[in-house]
Amino acid sequence: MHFKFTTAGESHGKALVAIVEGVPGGLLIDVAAIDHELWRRQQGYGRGGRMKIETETVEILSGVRHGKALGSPIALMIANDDFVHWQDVMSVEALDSEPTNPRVVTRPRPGHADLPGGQKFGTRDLRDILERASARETAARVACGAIAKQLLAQFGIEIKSHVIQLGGTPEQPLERTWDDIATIPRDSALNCADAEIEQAMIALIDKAKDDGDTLGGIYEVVARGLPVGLGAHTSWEDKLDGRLARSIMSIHATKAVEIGMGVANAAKRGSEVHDEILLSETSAVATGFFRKTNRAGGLEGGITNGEELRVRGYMKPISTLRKPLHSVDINTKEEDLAAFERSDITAVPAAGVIGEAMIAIVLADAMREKFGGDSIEEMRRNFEGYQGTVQRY
Ligand code: EPS
Repeated sequence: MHFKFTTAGESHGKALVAIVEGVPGGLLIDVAAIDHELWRRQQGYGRGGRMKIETETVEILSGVRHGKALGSPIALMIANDDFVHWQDVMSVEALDSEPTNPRVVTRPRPGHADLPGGQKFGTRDLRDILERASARETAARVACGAIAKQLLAQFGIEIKSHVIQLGGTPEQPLERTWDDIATIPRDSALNCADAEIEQAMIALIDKAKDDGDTLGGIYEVVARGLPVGLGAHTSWEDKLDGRLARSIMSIHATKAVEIGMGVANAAKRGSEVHDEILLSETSAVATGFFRKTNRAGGLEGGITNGEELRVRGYMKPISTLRKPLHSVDINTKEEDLAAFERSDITAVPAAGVIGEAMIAIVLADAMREKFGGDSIEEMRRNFEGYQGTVQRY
């Protein structure tokens, strides 16, 4: 049994849609909680005008009855409110005449999918590429991830994210506990656990805006309450670290991924890196085995070890610049400046929310793989039986 999803939809098309499979029958589906995650993805200082246009809400089309999953594929839809302004340009039907403003894109943006996508598909209008390459697609992922989160919550698993560096500030990415992250206000500007540093980040965004430029950063996703034993050391494709890394690297503009203190650990000695194993007699530690440090970020051998899972995504600056970089027109073959499409100055907090969704989906998949079950009750029985065995180990 696998938890999986697929999405469809163009940025200025009619809607984003997704199909989620592997949701156990009987799982309560909270639509308002999905909408809340969609709202979270839209937040963050430095987002562009599009977020003011969209009021993202999900419509569930199938797979749920009377508030509970049926175990069948769940189809969902998020309408693009901006579509009304793009009906001709994004028309599904062939048009009898050219739209008054066809919005053809011929000057590829360095760093975007525009040029390699155009070359690969042979299209002379790069809009054919950029509409799908847009990070708008991540709204559909966040809706799927919200369902994964609801499944994980049944087993006491929670996920949060925070911004630990933006535009190179602070120099050393922030290290914060779960409780620190939990205190970040819902409406915080950048989802950063240090208010002073957040102010410095805001100043950097203002400066980048004035300069017609963009900024990247680092987000960290933390999951807690995980059972020991998700993923496996047995085959490369079963190792959970590889699966998590792939999911994070698939997020638009994310160019590197780190698990635990993976980057810093590479420069240290083994004795400074590995988390020593201790045994507790207190009931506070479910399995008895625990660590005082968690530099491994919750995974050993591609298997969860019961500690907090910590995954960092490194986001490059958004490739649409108000002060564009040099490019070449694909038709005239003349040097020109890249096209400008309305965009964001930065979207690192949103990438964190998307990271949460992707991590939730991979963890939900690993949970379905290990505990199976057609219904949530059956899955819970299998989970509890296994937890009993692990505790007696
Ligand atoms: C986005 C919607 C897009 C962009 C952004 C993310 O909307 P529009 O193109 O209408 O402004 O704001 O996409 C990109 C940064 C990109 O490079 O494609 C969203 O919904 O997150």
